[in-house]
Amino acid sequence: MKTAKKITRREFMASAGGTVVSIGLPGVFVKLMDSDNRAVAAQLRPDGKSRIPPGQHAVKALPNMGGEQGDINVPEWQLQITGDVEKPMALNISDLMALKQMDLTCDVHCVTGWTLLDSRWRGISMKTILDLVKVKETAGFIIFEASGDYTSSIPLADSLKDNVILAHGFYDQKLPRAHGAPLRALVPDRYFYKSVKWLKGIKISAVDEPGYYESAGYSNSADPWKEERFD
Ligand SMILES: Nc1nc2c(c(=O)[nH]1)N[C@H]1C(S)=C(S)[C@@H](COP(=O)(O)O)O[C@H]1N2
Ligand SMILES: [Mo]
Repeated sequence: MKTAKKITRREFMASAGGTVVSIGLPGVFVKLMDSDNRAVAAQLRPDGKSRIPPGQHAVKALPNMGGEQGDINVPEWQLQITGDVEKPMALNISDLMALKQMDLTCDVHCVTGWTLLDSRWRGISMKTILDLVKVKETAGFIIFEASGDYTSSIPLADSLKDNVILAHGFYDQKLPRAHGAPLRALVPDRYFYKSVKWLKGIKISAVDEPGYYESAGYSNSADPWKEERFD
């Protein structure tokens, strides 16, 4: 397992929560008016959960939360899919584009407190990928591995939900590098640290491997509606 740099909550909140990034969209961290936030918070999702999870506020654009992009060179880049699968694979961008594509509109929730409503993405369903590599019976967890030492994991059962995708498109454009190009995981119903940017590998494993933030004290289950921020 990779070692994660231990950070305190205060350091993480300071580095992530207060970031104001480039002018121009997307990237500007602008809060909605408090009155708008209250109106949206009163709405319910089709699954009955509150539209804005407890302790969150909606913002108008996706903040750039930074992170280490590593040495990704897109023409040479491949997504390595390994572990408990019948057919391990390395897929390049054209291989991924040849798979079934889907558009997804979803809300995303950062543990530092912001929520972006109705964000628009394009990519490949995680289920499409898992069907392709043929997951073994022994598999229980999906470990997303980024460039650098960033990892995060989710249970296999969670990864089969319709809204879990690998995204390469963002608002009808190519996903910007700052937001994880060429490919990022999107797990909208968990705090956003599970949505690994600059994806390089997906390891399917019988056992869980707590990721970068999870090893530093953030919740592994990370359910925004239960406010599972820290363990
Ligand atoms: N590889 C990698 N993925 C990452 C991170 C990171 O630092 N490195 N940060 C996570 C966190 S805490 C958040 S809130 C989102 C931020 O994504 P954004 O910068 O596109 O808003 O990416 C997540 N995925
Ligand atoms: Mo985050």
